[in-house]
Amino acid sequence: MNRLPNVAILGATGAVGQEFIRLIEERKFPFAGLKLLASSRSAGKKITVCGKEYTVEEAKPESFEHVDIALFAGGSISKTLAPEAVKRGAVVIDNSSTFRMDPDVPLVVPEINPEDIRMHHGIIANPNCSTIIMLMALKPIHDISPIRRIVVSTYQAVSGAGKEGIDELYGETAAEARGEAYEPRILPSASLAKHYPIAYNLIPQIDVFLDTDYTKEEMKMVNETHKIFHDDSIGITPTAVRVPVVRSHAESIYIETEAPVSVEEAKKAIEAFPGAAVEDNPQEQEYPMPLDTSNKNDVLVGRIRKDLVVPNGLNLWVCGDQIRKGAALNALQIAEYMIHNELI
Ligand code: 3JM
Repeated sequence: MNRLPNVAILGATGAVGQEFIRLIEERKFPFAGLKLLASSRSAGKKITVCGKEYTVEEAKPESFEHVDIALFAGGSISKTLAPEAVKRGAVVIDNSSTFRMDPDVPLVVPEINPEDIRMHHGIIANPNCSTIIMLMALKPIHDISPIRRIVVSTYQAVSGAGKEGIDELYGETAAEARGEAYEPRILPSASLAKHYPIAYNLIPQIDVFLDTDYTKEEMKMVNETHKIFHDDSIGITPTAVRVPVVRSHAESIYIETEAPVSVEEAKKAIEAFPGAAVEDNPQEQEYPMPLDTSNKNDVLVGRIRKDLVVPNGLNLWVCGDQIRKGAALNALQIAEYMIHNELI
């Protein structure tokens, strides 16, 4: 394209949509026109982007006329509106799980498999936040010696459930301090029959359970890792847990590689990998924490150590802002890659 793209953000008033706007400003993302789209509930709201005021419009199929890049923040609306946007000539970068496992849809982390973007047919999927954060730490090690096994537990922030998740944590914490009752209604998932408090608690359920007794969130990590690494033979066993943290997911990851990888080799490779950094100095009590990575672009890796018995086993602790690299930043990087390589 020899002109600047017209961009639309679907879900512009939500947590991921707002992050898209912050990142467009911060990264000076080039655009000619910008449309902010949302449900009818948010239509009419005014939002300033790069010094110019925009009015949020209700998202409809016709909203995507003359749009080149449509950034979809997530949710079930993608299923109906993504094909409508593609029909009108837009490339959709979709943050929901709707299309991720479709063989015609590339699933991309730009630092890992950017070349997959080229096979798109109008929709490019952004992986789940926990998958992105895990693979940003593991790809540099996978490149030294292929990973054969992953055992991962996630510690996922409430903002992964949107603004309502944050409100619920704050509301419960304040109610507890006053000795008042608070009725949880968002976590583990608004659509479910039962809800549990997240303040002073942990909830070992994110998204719905499947027949296997793994949750959908856990299976996203398995299936998406296979697709992004182009290797279905990696054995992955995840446990996804919601924790009373506002922002940034953390993950405890155990891996087994084909050949032993030393801690020094792993650290060097992660440090050299764009978008990842090592923070690992036990003597100085230095390791990544969610407060350090919030509102930051890099995924931080620490507590890197050999397994005590398995020679090719390594343990890692990873933290990353799931709204940035886990969602809006990754999607925007896909758009930047396409512009830079004249794929749009
Ligand atoms: C993260 O459609 C919905 O209700 C949203 C569900 C959701 C997803 C998903 O499955 O698309 C909430 C939070 C994700 C995700 O990234 O997979």
